[in-house]
Amino acid sequence: MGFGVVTVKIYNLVQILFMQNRRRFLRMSALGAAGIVASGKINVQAAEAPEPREKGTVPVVVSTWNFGKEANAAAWKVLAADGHSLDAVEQGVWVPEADPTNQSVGLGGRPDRDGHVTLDACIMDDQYRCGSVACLEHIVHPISVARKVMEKTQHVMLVGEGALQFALENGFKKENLLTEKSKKEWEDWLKTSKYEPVMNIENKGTKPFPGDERNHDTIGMLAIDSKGRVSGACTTSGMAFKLRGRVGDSPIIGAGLFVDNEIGAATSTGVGEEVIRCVGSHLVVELMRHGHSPTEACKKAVERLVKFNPEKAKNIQVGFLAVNKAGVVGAWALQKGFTYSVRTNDTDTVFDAGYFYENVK
Ligand code: SD4
Repeated sequence: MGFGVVTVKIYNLVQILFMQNRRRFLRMSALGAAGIVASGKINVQAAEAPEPREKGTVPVVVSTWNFGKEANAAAWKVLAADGHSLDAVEQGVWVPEADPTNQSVGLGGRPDRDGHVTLDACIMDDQYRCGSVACLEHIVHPISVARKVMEKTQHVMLVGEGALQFALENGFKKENLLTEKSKKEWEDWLKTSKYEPVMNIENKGTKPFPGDERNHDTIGMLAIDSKGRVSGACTTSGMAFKLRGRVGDSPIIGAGLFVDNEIGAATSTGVGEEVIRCVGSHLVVELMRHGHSPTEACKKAVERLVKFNPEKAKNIQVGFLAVNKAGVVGAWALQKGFTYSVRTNDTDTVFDAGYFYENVK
């Protein structure tokens, strides 16, 4: 046996030992974290931690915000029939994308400052395959265009005109996405605006605050199917009245969404610029990889935003939602009001996420 072969064998042995120990460590950490949450030592402001969020169960689908409940129902049909989590998340987010009364996703989304509805979406499966579209106009289901990018091209991301061209070439229909209601809101905004993009415009003036029942926001959805395959989807019309061409976190793999089939998945909502800055969803998944529970991982990611810029963090909303491989779900946000919807065999519930501030009204 040559020296090279021996070296490779030793390397392989070390890798196996490392993986075994790591799994043991992760199991212990998950148990430890669940115990800490249950004992109330951390998570003081968080919602209750009822079963099965801390216990974990598979299959499971989770979505950002309370309107995720309806989307979860569509995803659950796929999961309950032992379907693939990728189909579940795609079909789940079709619901808000096609809903004209939801003004932050797909059809009926609030336009940019020039009156164009531009959509961002991405999707990722259990094989590290992913697809994304950004600043896409006229297509009701950007998530399905993102899936086509993943399945039919060598690329991960298409934007603007090119994304629209690709969608039309693949049979998607060109439609007007600007509803009368969103147009009216935009026209009202124009009266007072100086064409300056205002961060978190949904929170200002008479506009409802994200998380408020009147407000519907970006949907990020994560699912694990009966075979243990993890997938995720994220889709949005982005921040209302944004600069033309602005892209948020939602279509950016690692920012708005990240899936690692060995660990779990995470997604985000809120001011995308801040999520991009900390590569939020990837950060949450990596924190879970290092043994943190989903709740702790989301909290730590939010803490990083507070640390970067506490003054800004006080006045904006960012929320993270995560699920680990065992189906344990957790979430945390900068501001009070971030809710998330969980569907499993024995629950169909909207939960309040933990938070740091109550400043934004
Ligand atoms: C974005 N994260 O475009 C999205 C929008 C959002 O509350 O979630 N708004 O930045």
